[in-house]
Amino acid sequence: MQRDKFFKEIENLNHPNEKLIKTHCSYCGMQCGMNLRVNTQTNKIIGVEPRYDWPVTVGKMCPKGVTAYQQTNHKDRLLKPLIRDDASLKGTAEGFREASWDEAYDLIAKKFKELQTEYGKDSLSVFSGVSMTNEKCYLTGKFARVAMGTRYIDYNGRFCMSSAAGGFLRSFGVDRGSTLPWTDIHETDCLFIAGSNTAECHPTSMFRIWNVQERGGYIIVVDPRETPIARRADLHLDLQPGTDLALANGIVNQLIEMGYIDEEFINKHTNGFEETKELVKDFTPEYTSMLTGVAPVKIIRAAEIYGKAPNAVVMFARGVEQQHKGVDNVSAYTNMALVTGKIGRPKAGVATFTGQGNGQGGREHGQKSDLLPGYRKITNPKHVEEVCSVWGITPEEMPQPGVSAYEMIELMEQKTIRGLYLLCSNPAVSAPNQNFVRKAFKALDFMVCSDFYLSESAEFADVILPAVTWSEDEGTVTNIEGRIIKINKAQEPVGESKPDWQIQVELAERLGRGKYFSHLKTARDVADEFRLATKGGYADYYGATWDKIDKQDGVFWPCKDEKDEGTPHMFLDKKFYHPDGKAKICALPYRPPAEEPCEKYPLRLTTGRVVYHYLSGNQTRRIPFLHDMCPEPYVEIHPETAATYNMEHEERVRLFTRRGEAIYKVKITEAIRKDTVFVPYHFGHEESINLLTIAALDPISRMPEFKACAAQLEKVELKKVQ
Ligand SMILES: Nc1nc2c(c(=O)[nH]1)N[C@H]1C(S)=C(S)[C@@H](COP(=O)(O)OP(=O)(O)OC[C@H]3O[C@@H](n4cnc5c(=O)[nH]c(N)nc54)[C@H](O)[C@@H]3O)O[C@H]1N2
Ligand SMILES: Nc1nc2c(c(=O)[nH]1)N[C@H]1C(S)=C(S)[C@@H](COP(=O)(O)OP(=O)(O)OC[C@H]3O[C@@H](n4cnc5c(=O)[nH]c(N)nc54)[C@H](O)[C@@H]3O)O[C@H]1N2
Ligand code: SF4
Ligand SMILES: [Mo]
Repeated sequence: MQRDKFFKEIENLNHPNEKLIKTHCSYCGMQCGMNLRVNTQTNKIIGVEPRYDWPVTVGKMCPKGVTAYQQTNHKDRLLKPLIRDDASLKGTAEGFREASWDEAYDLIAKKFKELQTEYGKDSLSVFSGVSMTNEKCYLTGKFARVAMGTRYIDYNGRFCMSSAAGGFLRSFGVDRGSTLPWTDIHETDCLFIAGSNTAECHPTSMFRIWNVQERGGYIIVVDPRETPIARRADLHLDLQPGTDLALANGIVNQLIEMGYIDEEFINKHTNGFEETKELVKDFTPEYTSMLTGVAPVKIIRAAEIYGKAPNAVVMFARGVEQQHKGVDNVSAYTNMALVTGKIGRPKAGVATFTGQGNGQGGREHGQKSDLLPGYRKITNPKHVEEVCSVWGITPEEMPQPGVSAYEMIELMEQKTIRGLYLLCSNPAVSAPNQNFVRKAFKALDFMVCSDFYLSESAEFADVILPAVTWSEDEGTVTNIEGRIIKINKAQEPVGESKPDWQIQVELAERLGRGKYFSHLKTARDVADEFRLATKGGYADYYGATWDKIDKQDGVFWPCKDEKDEGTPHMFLDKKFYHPDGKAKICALPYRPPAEEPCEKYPLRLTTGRVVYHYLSGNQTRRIPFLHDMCPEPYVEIHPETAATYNMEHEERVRLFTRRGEAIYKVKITEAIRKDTVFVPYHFGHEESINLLTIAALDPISRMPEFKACAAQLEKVELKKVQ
């Protein structure tokens, strides 16, 4: 029997007591294909298996994926709405009682109306996230503007993908995270990977990445830490955190000096080359080395390998983007592809490793303070009119643009924003400068949180609404490649939990805005309206019907109509999305990190992830296997640095910055620079590294600088147990 056919048949095998539901993982942007196993007697999810017939991940899943199904029927699920009775316990998990949906909705509607009557429409805000389907993300944007009537909506992608988005918009005029499908990547000749711990964060990409080397190609990695991928790379550029812009300029300078540029491509399809050439002249290998700490010979070699490769892909992730110049970093690395013309054809291009499951789709359809569905701008009257015609409101009713996620938190602290509807995010762990953030949440007059587990952020809420996990609803998600895929429902919602779209439809009714939402009775109704609302935008999903997604193994946007099969490769016609059809090569002067080390804070602190954790941990800290593999935070220190502080492996030490402090276990490792320490960010309360991080925001993306600030270490005297 043919291999593919064999696996298709296994997938369709339905035993009398078990069925398989074809879907994708709940966690990262890889969106690995999986079948959820469901017991047909109890109608409960009982397990999972990877899908070999899914072309992107071909039967691979990571430790998070194989345990993701354990979330659905977990003992910690919120089964009923909770109302806070005791305001003095705000900021803790205590002081709540169970309530009916009616009581919860009535209370929310009453409080929202009171606040808006007293302080104006914009006294309310929405803070959302992109672990939700496109349909939910879309409806959340509509709910904020049409049901709540506020300008203040933003989302957790401001902590994740907004710098990539800003960089792509500036360089290409369009923000699709990957210009090519993942199925091309292993066939290229050189992968240049900056600020991505791929083996731990996108593990099911690794078979393609190693395959490049196996086929005789090269891997270049840029990271202050020797991550698993850096260890096996052909070249590891171990830069100081926060110095990517200098490194990228240095490499582009060498590409020009050594003659690896594609003059015809530059002349026909780009702007800005001469200006950039002039700017990067200063970034000689020696000067770049002085700024970055990377040896000059490595900078020259990187340019040589990338320049010589017939095809190459430049890839990056949060290491590059979570800086207060993240957008500049993205454009500066993208310059490598533009000056060499290695873009707009198969096996060559630029890609960012999308973070959350729907990190791509979730940023395109109106959760961002200045965007409307289809990547339309809320400041463009024509775009507003197009969306109003779908929503049935007048352009005058459309709120103005709001502000970014962290800036909304600042407005909460100032009491400009009085009420918050938080869904699908846990900013009381994941936002920078936590002492300030927690103060801001406490200052709110009224806060609603929708989640399926009680998160650290829900501890600040007045009402908690029980949402469903990804396995209890259906809809689409856009994966790391820009491929729209289908999430299928495997079981009914547990307890009284409800999908967020249904909560919003019901709440809109209580807010007196039912007529704009009451026609949405199923997830498919929302999907139909969503596709229509994107029609004509550049992130056009209109042609991506659920049937087509199923038939084609996903649909790459843009996909304009029934006949359109979608767009796996961007820019094949060398047409970029700026009005003149050209891409922009950007001349970007270097800026150091917002906070440089000094005598009092001599170390560079950077933060990130490990393979067993997912983001703020509200989901993965509850999965026994994942928790046991890495149960507490630690600080990675180079042996020589540990020696100067007289610190031992596993000793508990105090790490502090200008903003806060925490106690961590020491992990001595040679896989980090001597001037840098690293802490994973997945833990809450007093263990959260975000008590220490800096809220220096990128001027364009408003992304905080999670990847670089100045810190100091101190031994702690622990009382001896007698
Ligand atoms: N296991 C796991 N996987 C995940 C997630 C998770 O929480 N856990 N989250 C998902 C999400 S939402 C995201 S956004 C992605 C994140 O995926 P990644 O961006 O790969 O993850 P990070 O650990 O944040 O950072 C990546 C690397 O950047 C390096 N770095 C730090 N500072 C700098 C710098 O200044 N320059 C450069 N070049 N590198 C630097 C760090 O040492 C780290 O190895 O992962 C997704 N996948
Ligand atoms: N120091 C430091 N901080 C960081 C980072 C870093 O590298 N370093 N990375 C940043 C990045 S890249 C990201 S993406 C952010 C992420 O930070 P968060 O936005 O806090 O992301 P999650 O931890 O995924 O939180 C999602 C919450 O929503 C719930 N949830 C999941 N799906 C749904 C749903 O469909 N509906 C509802 N209502 N709830 C749902 C989950 O249970 C969880 O509580 O953190 C950022 N913070
Ligand atoms: S790589 Fe990402 S999508 Fe795949 S199983 Fe792991 S967490 Fe899930
Ligand atoms: Mo992220």
